[in-house]
Amino acid sequence: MGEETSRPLPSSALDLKFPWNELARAPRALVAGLGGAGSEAVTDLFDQQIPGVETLAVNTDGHHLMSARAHRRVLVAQPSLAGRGSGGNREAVLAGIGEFREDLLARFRQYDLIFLLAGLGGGTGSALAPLCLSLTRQVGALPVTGVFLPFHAELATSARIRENTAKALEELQANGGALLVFANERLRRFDRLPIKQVFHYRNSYLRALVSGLVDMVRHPSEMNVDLAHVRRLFEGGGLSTLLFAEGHPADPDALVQQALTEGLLDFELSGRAGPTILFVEGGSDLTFGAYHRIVERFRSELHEPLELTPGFRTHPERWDRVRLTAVVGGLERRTLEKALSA
Ligand SMILES: Nc1nc2c(ncn2[C@@H]2O[C@H](COP(=O)(O)OP(=O)(O)OP(=O)(O)O)[C@@H](O)[C@H]2O)c(=O)[nH]1
Ligand SMILES: [Mg+2]
Repeated sequence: MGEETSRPLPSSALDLKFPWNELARAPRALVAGLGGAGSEAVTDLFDQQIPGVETLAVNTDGHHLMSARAHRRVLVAQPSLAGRGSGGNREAVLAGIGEFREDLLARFRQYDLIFLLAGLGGGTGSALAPLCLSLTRQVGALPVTGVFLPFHAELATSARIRENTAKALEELQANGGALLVFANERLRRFDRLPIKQVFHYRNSYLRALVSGLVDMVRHPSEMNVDLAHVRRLFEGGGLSTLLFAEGHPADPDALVQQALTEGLLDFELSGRAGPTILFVEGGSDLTFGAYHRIVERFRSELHEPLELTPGFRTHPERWDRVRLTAVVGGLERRTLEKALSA
C-alpha cells in the first residue's frame, strides 16, 4: 500500500502546461475604505490586522488621507477637488474621477475578493461606493460592500445627506451581490461608551465578517465551501448579507440566535432565505452531532433556504468554541424609510 502511494504519478496524469501555480495560490483579498468614514474603518482594520488581507484608503480629502493607515492610499478627483474633499458634493466627485477610474481598475485587478467600505451621506463615500462596485465587477472580483448609514439626526436635518444616501443605496442594490448595511442608529444602544470605542466595536464586528469570509475561501475546507461557491451565490443576482457568530459548540441555539439577531447589520429576509452558504469552524474536538445540530438549527431559523451549502473546517488543536460564518441570499431591498424605522 505504502509503496503504491509513494510512487510518482505517471507524467501523462499531469498536464504540465496547465497553470497549476495559478490554481494553487490562495484567493487575494482587499479591503478598500472610501471617503472619510471608510478610511477610518480601514485604518482600524489595518491596526487590528487581518491575515491575508491588504488594505487601501481612497479619498478626495488629502489631509484626512494622510492620517489614514493602510497598505496603499490614493487621492482621487484631482485636480478638480484640490485635495480638499467634496463637502458633500457627490456629483463633483463623480465628475472629477476621470483618469482615476483606470488607476482603480488596475489596483482592483489584483484581487479576487474586494470589500468596499463607505459612510453614506457625504459626497465621497456615496459616490465612490457604487462606482467602485461596478469597477470590481468589471475586473471579475467578488465584491462585498459595507455601508454605514448616517445617524437619524443627520438624515432628519439635511436634504443633501438624505439624497446622497438614497442615491448610493439605490445604485448599490441595483448591482446585487453582498451588501452589508450598518445603520449607525443601531449603535445608539452604546450611548454610554466613548465615541471612539463605539466605532471600534462596530469595526471589530466588521473585522469578524471580513476574516470569516476570507478564511472560508482562502484555506481548503474539509467540506464543500470555496470561492466558486461564493461566486455562484453572488452571481445568482439578488442581495445577500454576511453573518457571523462565535460560541460554544454545545449550544447551537445561542450560536444561531447570535448570528441572526445580535449583529449590527440592518437586513430583512423576504420570508424564506435564498441560496445560502453556512461555514462552521471548530477544533479537533468538534463532534459530528454538534456540527449537524448547528446546520439544522440554522436551516429552520432561515425557514429552509432555497439552497443551503453547508461546509466545515476543523483545526488540529482543541477549541472550546465554534465559529459560524454565513452568506445568506434572498434579502429585501433596503429603502431609506425602512432603514430609518429599524
Ligand atoms: N467620520 C466617521 N463617520 C462615520 C463613521 N461611521 C459612520 N460615519 C458616517 O459617515 C457619513 C459620511 O461622512 P464622511 O465619510 O466623512 O463623508 P465623505 O465620504 O468623506 O464625503 P465628503 O467629505 O463629503 O466628500 C457621516 O454621515 C457619518 O454619519 C466613522 O467611523 N467615522
Ligand atoms: Mg470627507
